[in-house]
Amino acid sequence: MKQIKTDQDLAINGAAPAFDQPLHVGRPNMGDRETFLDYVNEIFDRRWFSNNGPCVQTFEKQLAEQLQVKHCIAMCNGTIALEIAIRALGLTGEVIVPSYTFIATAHALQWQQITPVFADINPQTHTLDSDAVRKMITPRTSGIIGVHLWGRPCDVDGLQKIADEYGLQLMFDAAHAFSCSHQGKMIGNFGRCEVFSFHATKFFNTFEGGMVATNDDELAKQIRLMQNFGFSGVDNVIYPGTNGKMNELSAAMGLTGLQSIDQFMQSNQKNYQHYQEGVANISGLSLVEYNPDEKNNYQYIVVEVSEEFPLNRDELVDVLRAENILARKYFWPGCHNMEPYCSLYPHAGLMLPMTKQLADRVMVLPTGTTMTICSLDVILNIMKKV
Ligand code: T4K
Repeated sequence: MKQIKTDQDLAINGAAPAFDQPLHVGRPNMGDRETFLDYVNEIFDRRWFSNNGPCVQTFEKQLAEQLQVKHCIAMCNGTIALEIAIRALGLTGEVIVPSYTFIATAHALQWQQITPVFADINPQTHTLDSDAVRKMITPRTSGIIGVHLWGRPCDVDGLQKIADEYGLQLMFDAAHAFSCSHQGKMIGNFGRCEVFSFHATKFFNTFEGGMVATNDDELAKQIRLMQNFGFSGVDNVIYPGTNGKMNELSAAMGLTGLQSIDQFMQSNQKNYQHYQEGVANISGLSLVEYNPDEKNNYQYIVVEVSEEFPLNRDELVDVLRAENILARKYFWPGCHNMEPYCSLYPHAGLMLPMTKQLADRVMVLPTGTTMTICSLDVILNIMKKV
C-alpha cells in the first residue's frame, strides 16, 4: 500500500500515483464468459438478431419474475425507455422532475417539447421533496417523474398522494434501482410505470439497454406498439412509433448477468461495508446509507464532504484523480445548470437551494466486482491522510 506520511507523498504534489491503471466508478460487472459465448453461438446459428427474438422474450420473462411485476418491456437503452414511457402516459405541458439527477431524466421530456420543471430535493434522501413538488404545480402540469437516486426509493407514497390529489400521472426513473425494494415490494411496481437502465456502467448491464416495468396491461400494449414503429401486425402501422427494441446480444448479456446478480450485489455490499467502516474514522466525510430492511444493490458509494473536512469536494476529487482514482461528481451541477435549461430558465436555481448545496458536496467512489479490498484500503488511507 502506498505510504503517505507527508503532503509530498501525494500524486497531486508530484509523487507517483497510487494506482498504475485508472480505477473507474462505472466499471462493468460481467457474468460467466462461456455462458455468454454459448448464447452468442446460438444467436449466430439462429440468425435471429433483433425484433423480439427468443433471448429478449426469455429475458423479459425472467425480469418480470425477478421484479414480481406483470410486464417488463426490454428496450435499447434507458433514455429511449423514458421517452416512450413519457409518451405512452400522454404527458404534455409541464412535468415535475428533480434537477439532481442524470441529464437523461430532463432530456427525455425536453426532446418531446415537454417542459421539465425542476423541484428541490430533500437533503437527507437526495430525492424529490414532496412539499417542493407541490409548490411547482401549475395548470400546465401533467405529471411527476420521481427518481430513485442511488437505488434508494424516493418518496413514493408522498408523490402518489400529490398525483391523486391533482389528477397527475406519476412514473419513476428507476435507472439506478434494479433489484431494490420499497416497503418489501420490488421497485418496478410503483406509479403507472418505472424505467430502468442496463447501461454498461450499471451494476447489472446489457452493454446498452433499459426496460419499462408496469402492471398496467393497456399501458404495456401501448409501449410495445411505440417501441416497434407503431406496427400492429405485419405491414400494419397504426401509430408514429420509434425504434426502442433491445437486440439479442444485449438480451444474452442480460440473461448471463442475471445468473450472477446475487454475486454482483454481494460484492457491492461487501465493498460498501468496508468503505463505511473506513469513512466512519474520517471526520468530515459520510457515506449515503441504505435501508438494511430493504433489498439494495449498493451500486453507488456516495460520499458527502462537509465543511469539517479540510478540503472541499472538488479539491478532494482532484487529489483522488491524481492518484488514478477517478471519483465522479454525480450529479453536479444539477440539470438546471446545463443546456438548454440554464438558458431557458436562468432563475430555476432560486427554487433549488438543497440541490445546489448537495451537488457541491457529493462524490462517488469506485466499486463493483473489479475492486479489491486492498484497493479500497488505499483509497481510504489517502482520504484519511488528506
Ligand atoms: N436516468 C438516470 C437517473 C441515469 O443515471 C441514467 C444513466 C439514465 C436515466 C439513462 O439511462 P441510459 O440511457 O444510459 O441507459 C454514465 C452512463 O453513461 C449513464 O448510463 C448513467 N446514467 C450515468 C450515471 O453514468 P457518464 O457520463 O458518467 O459515462 P462515462 O462514459 O463517463 O462512464 C462512467 C465511468 O465508467 C467512466 O469512468 C468510464 C467507466 N466505463 C464506462 C463504460 C461505458 C467503463 O469502465 N466501461 C464502459 O464500458 O454516464
